[in-house]
Amino acid sequence: MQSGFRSCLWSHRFALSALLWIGTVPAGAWAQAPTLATPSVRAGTSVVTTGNPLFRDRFTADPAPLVVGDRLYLYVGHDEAQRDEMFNMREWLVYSTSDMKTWTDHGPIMRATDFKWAKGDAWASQAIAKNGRFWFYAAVEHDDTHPGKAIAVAVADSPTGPFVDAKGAALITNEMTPKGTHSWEDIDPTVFTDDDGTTWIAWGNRNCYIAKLTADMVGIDGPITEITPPHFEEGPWLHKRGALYYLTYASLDRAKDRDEKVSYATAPSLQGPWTYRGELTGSGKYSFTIHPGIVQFKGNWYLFLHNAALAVGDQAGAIGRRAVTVEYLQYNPDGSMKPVVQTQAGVSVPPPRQALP
Ligand code: FUB
Repeated sequence: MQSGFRSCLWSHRFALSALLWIGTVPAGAWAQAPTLATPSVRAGTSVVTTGNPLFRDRFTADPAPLVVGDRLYLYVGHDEAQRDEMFNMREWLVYSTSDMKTWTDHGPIMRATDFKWAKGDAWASQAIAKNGRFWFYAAVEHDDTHPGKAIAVAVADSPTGPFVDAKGAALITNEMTPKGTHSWEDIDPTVFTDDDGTTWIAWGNRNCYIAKLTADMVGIDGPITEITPPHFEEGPWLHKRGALYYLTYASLDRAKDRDEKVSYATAPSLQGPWTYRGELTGSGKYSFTIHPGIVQFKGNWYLFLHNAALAVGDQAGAIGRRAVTVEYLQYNPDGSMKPVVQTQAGVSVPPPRQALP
């Protein structure tokens, strides 16, 4: 694996807010507060979407799509921040659809504290199918034995769970990536199975790393390699189209931007070399974060994101009250992705016509 791009300096207000937050509230403190878990009576209900945001009765973030047969499953974090809380995320939810219009709400699939070694913080996740099972990788706050964010792995026999801790310990802890000096460096896992059957995990905040997973999916096989692309902030997503590999991510050009955008790099193999291809989107409305999740489903490619444009009752959107959106994703003949704008219509209208080659 080629060593990657330059890493970025940490100077944004998000960092400051995070440091202030972590400095005033013990990490994971909200995980011990009385639970506000979504009542399971919701599970199984269907909603017909009429554009963006997709789900309007609660706040959702960090979308991660997975296609299984003729259904698309969408894993999201449940944003429950109150007032000016930064993040309050205790559980992950999953929705599914067969037509990108009618979505079934399967309810919560797991809580961060179901990992007995974790304090809380159900941050970004991605699920992948392998060996007849469903493997769910997610960022959580580790307990004091390995302080900082860590990456967990859970497993289930169905894409809707129930998921259980597959390892009984973190897959990746903060000490395993000593370059980063902040405690939330090891977040936002993306998992991808290559053509030779090996599965890889990439993750990171400010620094982006990649490693091969062991065949049993619960270990790291070989070195952890840094592949940090320009302006990398967090939220990497690996996918492949034709012969080209894509590393799409939440980016922050601190010289000019206040909020994250989505940028991407491409490579002829997971081993690189990665070529920066520029920005794919602008920022999410009212949101510091944006989080890409990409999938091909029934002939179209989709880019899932989030913004903070939704209000639920008297709760306005905020850094910790986000809403998941989806847009069509289209490619140019050279493999570059066409710029994507977050719209209200989303995929409730037909995709833009592609010019013939
Ligand atoms: O949702 C918590 C964190 O915010 C995620 O892990 C990041 O990608 C950002 O969306």
